[in-house]
Amino acid sequence: MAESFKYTGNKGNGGELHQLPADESEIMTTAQGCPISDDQNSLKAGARGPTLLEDHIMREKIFHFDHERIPERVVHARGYGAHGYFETYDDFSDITCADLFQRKGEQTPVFVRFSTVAGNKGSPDLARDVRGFAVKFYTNEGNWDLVGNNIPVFFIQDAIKFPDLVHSAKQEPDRAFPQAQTAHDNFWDFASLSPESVHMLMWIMSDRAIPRSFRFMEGFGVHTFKLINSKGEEKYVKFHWKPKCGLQSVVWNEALKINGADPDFHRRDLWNTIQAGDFPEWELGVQIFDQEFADNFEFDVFDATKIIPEEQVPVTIVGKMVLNRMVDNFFAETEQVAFCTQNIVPGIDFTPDPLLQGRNFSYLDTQLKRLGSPNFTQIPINAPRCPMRHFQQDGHMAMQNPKGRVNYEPNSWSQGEDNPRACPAHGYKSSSQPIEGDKLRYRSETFADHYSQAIQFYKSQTPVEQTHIRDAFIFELSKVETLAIRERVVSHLRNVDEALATAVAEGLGFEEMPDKAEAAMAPRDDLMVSDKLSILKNGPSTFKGRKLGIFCCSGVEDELLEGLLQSLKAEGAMYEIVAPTVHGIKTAGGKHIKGNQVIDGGPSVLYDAVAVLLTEEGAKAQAKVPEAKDFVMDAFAHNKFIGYIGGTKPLFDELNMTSKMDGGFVDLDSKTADDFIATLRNTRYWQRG
Ligand code: HDD
Repeated sequence: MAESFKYTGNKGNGGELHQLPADESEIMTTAQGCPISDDQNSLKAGARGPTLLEDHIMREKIFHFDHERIPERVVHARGYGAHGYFETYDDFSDITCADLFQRKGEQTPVFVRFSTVAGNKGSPDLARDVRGFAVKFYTNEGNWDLVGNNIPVFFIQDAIKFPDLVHSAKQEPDRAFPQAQTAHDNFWDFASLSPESVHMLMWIMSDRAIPRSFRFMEGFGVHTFKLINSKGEEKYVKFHWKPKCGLQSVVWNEALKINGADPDFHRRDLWNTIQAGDFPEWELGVQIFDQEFADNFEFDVFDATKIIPEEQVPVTIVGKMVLNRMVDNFFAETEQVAFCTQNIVPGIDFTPDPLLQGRNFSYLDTQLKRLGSPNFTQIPINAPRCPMRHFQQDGHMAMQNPKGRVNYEPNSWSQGEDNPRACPAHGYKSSSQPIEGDKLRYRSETFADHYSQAIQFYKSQTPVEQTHIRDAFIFELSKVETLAIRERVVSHLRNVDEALATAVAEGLGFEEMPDKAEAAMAPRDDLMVSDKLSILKNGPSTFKGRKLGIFCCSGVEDELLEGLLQSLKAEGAMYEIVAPTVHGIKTAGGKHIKGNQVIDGGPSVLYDAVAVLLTEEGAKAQAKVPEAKDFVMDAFAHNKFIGYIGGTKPLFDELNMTSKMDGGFVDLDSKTADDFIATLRNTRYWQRG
């Protein structure tokens, strides 16, 4: 009876989209290779009877499913990766013998993973947070992992504080919220009790913590490292990634709304641009300095809460990174990639920075927990692309098992592929810097200045950016329930900028100002303004790679729409058609234009700028649609440029927008599409206030 039974449980007619296998090679099998005839119905005792334990196909399928998850990263759980290459611009053998910097034009494969820090794997992309910027270079002499962030400083100076920092920033342990945000008591309690974090707090309250996309953010190696050349000469170095797109962030109210409209906003952006062939690029820059500079610099170069301003030590560009391929499988590559700060190559070395030293323990350790075996180095995404020869053996899931008899050193067997030997002339050599001292738990006095660079950062921002920082402090601290914690934060801000502290105190409704926090070392406010610290001073100069939201309806003039699309194409920009239905619209000339979004799925927060191309009839209809009104109101509130035509008037009138029109509005009845694009090359219309 069972054999003549035809009903499979799947509904509908699969048609072309669900075909049976054409030949042997397409037949589904079990993990053991046994061909499967039906994977939708379990083996039962009778058509309506219980499932049999004997069903090896069902048991295998469910067994494997039950074990699909591995622990998410304890921090940086939410991330997105891509493949690409790094191309060195020149022969830099005078400063380092690192193989990837020896030959002009040489390309080294890379894998990059961008991430947020605090949220869990499923958290939204636009959380106010630091972004991880981790790069694995597959060099000819092993993997070099530059595990950085999009902010050049860190919260703490010593790795022993890292578990406390992370515990305080993540969800509170009893209630398990808030998710992916620092706007809660525990974080601000810890931060305000750790004055070393004040400089970093200024950065995360700035728009650096809400980037427009990964493509528009810088990356930093944060720590001071060493470069060593073949003569054994050493220099200090700080690494910088500079996006070719320029710097751009969103505004906070926009970030909150993007998180609702598209929690995958940053992932989708990277996916879409790489799939479209518009490959994002960053240049790698180095700040190189010697011991003498380090000895005379105002701060300790081993203190990860400090930068070296680019005006003091210029950034030399040494190469570029191009991301040109998405992963084939997210789990295999992005999830299993194991970055380790201790993965360095000959020619690069660590410094005694106590944060870096602790990281060098933590990353290897965490990969064992996450990936389950010391053989995680054999997973393709982690395996070096150069030969790997050693006597490590066995362990869970060992895939690369040595041949032959030799598995120890020293041994008497003749040398060869199966019997590698360490080589004093060519192997990795650590810097020979002499070190001495007493064994003690101590924070160097040279790490004691917690405010000076916070002052420098704040005064290097434009007034618009300073306002955003003020508003971010008020937002975050308004979510802190304990008054004493709010006060403690403001007491630190008084050491940074009195006007900022007062504005934040007012925003929080303080009746009186708290005393200034006692400083371990008197702050100095004579540090130069550093323009490189501002996003707005380093913004994009084109609309290339940015996106216009075109809100239109049927009846739109062909010439207008086509002209706009052509100009966008010429600029290398992206666009989406936001239409009343996703099927799209019909132009006045009867041409069908596909929609990308409907108005409630495509709010203006998803775009860098908008064009509202409604006919009068369309605008009258849209004036009754709340999402259409939000589209315009939000674009206005977020200082976006708004292109429009006369037909849009009924919608604008409904919003009292006509009286508010400013230089950020572009009349597309009188201005050409090229004029509009020229305006869009400015990031936003900040004058709107
Ligand atoms: Fe970390 C992940 C960056 C301090 C311990 N960290 C991680 C990632 C980035 C950073 C980008 C994600 C890598 C990926 O995409 O897989 N971390 C930083 C930077 C720091 C920093 C720039 C300061 C300059 N981290 C830091 C300290 C410790 C850790 C002080 C521990 C003492 N970090 C870890 C970790 C993680 C990690 C627990 C979690 C998942 C992983 O390593 O692979 O080991």
